[in-house]
Amino acid sequence: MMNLLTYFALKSTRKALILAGAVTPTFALADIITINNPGFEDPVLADGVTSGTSTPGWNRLGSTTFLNPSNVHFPGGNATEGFNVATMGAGGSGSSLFQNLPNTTLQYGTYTFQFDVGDRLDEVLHNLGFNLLINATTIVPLTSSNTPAVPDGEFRTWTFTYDVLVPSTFENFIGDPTRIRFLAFGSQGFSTIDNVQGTFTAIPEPSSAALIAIACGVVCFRRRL
Ligand SMILES: [Ca+2]
Ligand SMILES: [Ca+2]
Repeated sequence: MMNLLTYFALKSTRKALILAGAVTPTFALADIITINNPGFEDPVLADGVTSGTSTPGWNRLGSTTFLNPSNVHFPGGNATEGFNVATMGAGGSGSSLFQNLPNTTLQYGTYTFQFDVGDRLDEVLHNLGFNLLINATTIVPLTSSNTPAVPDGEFRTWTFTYDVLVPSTFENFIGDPTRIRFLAFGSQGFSTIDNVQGTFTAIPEPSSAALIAIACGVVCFRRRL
């Protein structure tokens, strides 16, 4: 973890280099990952109605539909974003829902995805898996996740992070298409999903990496004094 001395050394060195015009004034920022129909609002549905087979932007396997929940499903019939959610039944064999990300090829950096998971009032919650895939088949190893328990009738935000940093693991996949996928597990129950979001942070640009190296050099030099 960065200590205070390193932090202030970075800050002052960066400011000096910015004033000198040597670096741009920003570190790498997270880019929004484009996800089609991320809150399942297309098609428009009446309260309590499911979409049947129309799920624009997404591919479904098994008993996955879009639903405008009524108060049978969630208190007030509410989604967390807009009006609709995706709802996945386990049904003994599981269901899946996936999207080939339209503008995202694999690059070195960190991918973070988050979405809201709901436990319907009228169904038990079954296990839900989430993957980032390359070329529709290769699963990117999960770096970390935050998947809080979901109380009955409520939603909680789940977060999954993937680091694509090690060339020996990823060099053959850079530039290849990516996919996100939800998987349902278990013999009964439903998982409900809404508000799917993703961000990507590239590994530091050369100017930033050089800046960090310079700042670390300053700290090391000061420590030797
Ligand atoms: Ca929604
Ligand atoms: Ca509703």
